[in-house]
Formats: sequence, structure tokens, C-alpha cells
Amino acid sequence: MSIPRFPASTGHAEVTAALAEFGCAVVEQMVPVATMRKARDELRPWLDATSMGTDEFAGRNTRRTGGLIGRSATCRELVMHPMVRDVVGGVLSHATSWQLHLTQVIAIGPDEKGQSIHRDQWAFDFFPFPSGFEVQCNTIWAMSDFTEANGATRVIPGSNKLSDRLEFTPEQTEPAEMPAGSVLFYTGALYHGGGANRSTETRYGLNITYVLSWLRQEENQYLAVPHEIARTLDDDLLRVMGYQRGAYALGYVDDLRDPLEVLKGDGHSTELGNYEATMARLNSMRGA
Ligand SMILES: O=C(O)CCC(=O)C(=O)O
Ligand SMILES: [Fe+2]
Repeated sequence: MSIPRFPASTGHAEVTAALAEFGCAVVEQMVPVATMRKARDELRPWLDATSMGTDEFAGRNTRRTGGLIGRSATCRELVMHPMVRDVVGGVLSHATSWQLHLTQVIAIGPDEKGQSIHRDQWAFDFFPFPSGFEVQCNTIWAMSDFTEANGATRVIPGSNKLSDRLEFTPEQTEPAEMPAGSVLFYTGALYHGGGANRSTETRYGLNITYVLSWLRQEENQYLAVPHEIARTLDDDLLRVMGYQRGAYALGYVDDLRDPLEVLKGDGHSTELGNYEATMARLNSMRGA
């Protein structure tokens, strides 16, 4: 089985259908290489300041830089890319709502070993979600060309349908090779892992993942993005970040208020000065 591949002109429904069947799909050159370069330039100070991982899974020759919404305007656009939102919405259409899970540049340096093959949904304490019930839809954008030699993500197409807690060797996987500007979609149930880097260059991947609203986000968006920046962002992006009620009531604030209203409005009702705002609201509701 090989990875389904599509040109950027493909409709989202075909990609969604491929993900249901194979758990992964590549859309080639979905954005210009210049967009990837721009994101890298915006993130440069943070990429340079990030330390190597401290365990085998994170990768001891791999740098992982997050908080990308606060740090890069281009990454905000990629989070909200219309094709991505349509595909994520399609893959997670069995739920009322979904949200951003994490944003992370994964820079795999030379001599890095292959990451162990895993399912991203194991992050949820290995809860055995029913087969076919996807809780995540993920992207990894090629910021640089992804090649077998430099550590392209290794995937097992169709493994979204296998049973849980299986072990695989890299030889049982195939590399998601793709030119810069392309994106690999993969579901939470797909077995995959970062590839070994046997080249002399660093492989830059931009991992942006999405999850059902009723699961905890892997990257805490409310603390990763400073509120003074968050208040300036578009409402649609903020809702995707989690500033919305998930399903019916998840994540409301104090008196059943919407988190977006709290962020952009009059703050917390425990704050000094808010008593007046609350009383004014009550009085207007009473028609006083
Ligand atoms: O960097 C990659 O290609 C994939 C990394 C990955 O799967 C992970 O860290 O969960
Ligand atoms: Fe992963």
C-alpha cells in the first residue's frame, strides 16, 4: 500500500475519503515554498534558541519549537488554511466541534535516529478509542523538502484500521517524501514516526494538529499565546484555538459566558471593577 497523493487542486472531499481509507494522504505543494521560508524567518530567533530533546521519543538531535500562533503570522494562516479546515472538519464530522491540538516545528538534525512508530492518540493515556472513531486529524507541512535520507515522516498507510498497541520497525513503514510547501495529513490512529536523518542537513517539519473539543489539547493555547496577542487575533482563529464552547458547554467561563467574550470583553467577573459591569448587565436584563 502506498501513500495516496494529490495535487493542490484536489477537492477536500477526496482527501477526506483517502484519510478514512488509508489514514494518511499527501497534498503536494499546497502553498508556495516562499510561504514556508517566511514562516521559518519569522520563527528564526525561537528555532535557534530551542534546545535538543531530552528523551528518545522527542529526539536527542531534534529541536521542537511551539507556541507558533503567538510567534508567527504565517503559521496563523497555515492553522486556518481553508483546505485543512475542510479536511479536519470532514475527518472529525462525527463530533459537534474540534479545536487546535498543537503547533510545533520539528527540526530533525543530522544523525537523529528514527522515532518509535506510534499513534498520536496514545497521548490520551493509551485510551483504546473504538476502531474507526478518529479523535485527531493532523498535518505536517514540509518546511524543507522531505526525503527518505533527511528524515521524512514514516507512515504505514491503512494502519488506522489495525488494532491498538502494535509494534513496528521502520522497515515496515514508508517515507512521506514531498517537496517543500506540501503537507502530509494523517489521523490520530495512523501508525507513524519521525524518520532517521542520515543526511547532513536539518529536516524542518511544521506539525499542526487538531482534536475533538472534548479532549484536552496537547499544547495549552491559553497559556502558550500571551493574552495581549490573543486579544488582537481574528475571532475565527481564536475559536479554533479553543476560545469557544466545545460541544454544548465545554470550557464556559463563570456565568455560562463564552471564552471569546471573556478574552475580548470585560475580563473575569472576579476582577476589580467588574462588579459594576455585572450589575449593569443584570439591570439591563431586568429592563431596569
Ligand atoms: O517529525 C515527524 O516527522 C513526526 C514526529 C511525530 O510523529 C511525533 O513527534 O509525534
Ligand atoms: Fe507522532
